[in-house]
Amino acid sequence: MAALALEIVLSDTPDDDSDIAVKLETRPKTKRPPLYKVLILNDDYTPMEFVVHVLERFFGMTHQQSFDLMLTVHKKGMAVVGVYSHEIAETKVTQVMDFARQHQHPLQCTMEKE
Ligand code: TYC
Repeated sequence: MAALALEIVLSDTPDDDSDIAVKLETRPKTKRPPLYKVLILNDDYTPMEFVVHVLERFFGMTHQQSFDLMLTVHKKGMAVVGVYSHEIAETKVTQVMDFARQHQHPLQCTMEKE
């Protein structure tokens, strides 16, 4: 919602007709859109190479970055892959989940508000 500022200006000269001026100012309150973390979860069955490929393909990581992040997920259980607007995060999750399903791997990818 836009914030409304009201300022009353009193003229200091006695004979001035325009004793009172009312200044209305609307200040459009700009809100940054919320960001969403895309998370990838570990499981016991998805091959490591498949996860590396997913990270390269959908998250634009180099092979080395993908391999390192895959190992982090393997050891720690999950990791943030990236932070995006709601629409982009949703697209990434759908792309990963569809791709995993197509290859019959149980890999899970989710998003949560930052
Ligand atoms: N834990 C899997 C394995 O040992 C590898 C793996 C890593 C799976 C990361 C999912 O998000 C994942 N084959």
